[in-house]
Amino acid sequence: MKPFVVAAAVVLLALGALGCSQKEAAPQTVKLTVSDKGFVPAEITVKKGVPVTLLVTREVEATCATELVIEGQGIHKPLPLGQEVVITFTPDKKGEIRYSCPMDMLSGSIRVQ
Ligand SMILES: [Cu+2]
Repeated sequence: MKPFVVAAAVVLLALGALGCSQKEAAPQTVKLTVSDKGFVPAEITVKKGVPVTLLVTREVEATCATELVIEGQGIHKPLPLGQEVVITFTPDKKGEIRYSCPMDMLSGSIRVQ
């Protein structure tokens, strides 16, 4: 490799590292369970513009929350018993995002700040 190319690569790498630290792109990971009380915790808080990973485990056989629906995010995921399901999305505005079972009997909220 020519020295100029190496120097350019180093500069690009440095810029990339700077960009990352400024954005503070620490992923937000939240564990949710479906218990006999419904979704636990029923309310979570996340940051706007940062990818959110929900790790959802259904722990009870008898519940209507066998799927999870997140309003406005196009998310509708089956929750097999005892399996951790990974759901990711990036909230793009502040406010409240509701999530629920498909029949909207059990629900929770995601507060975006
Ligand atoms: Cu339901």
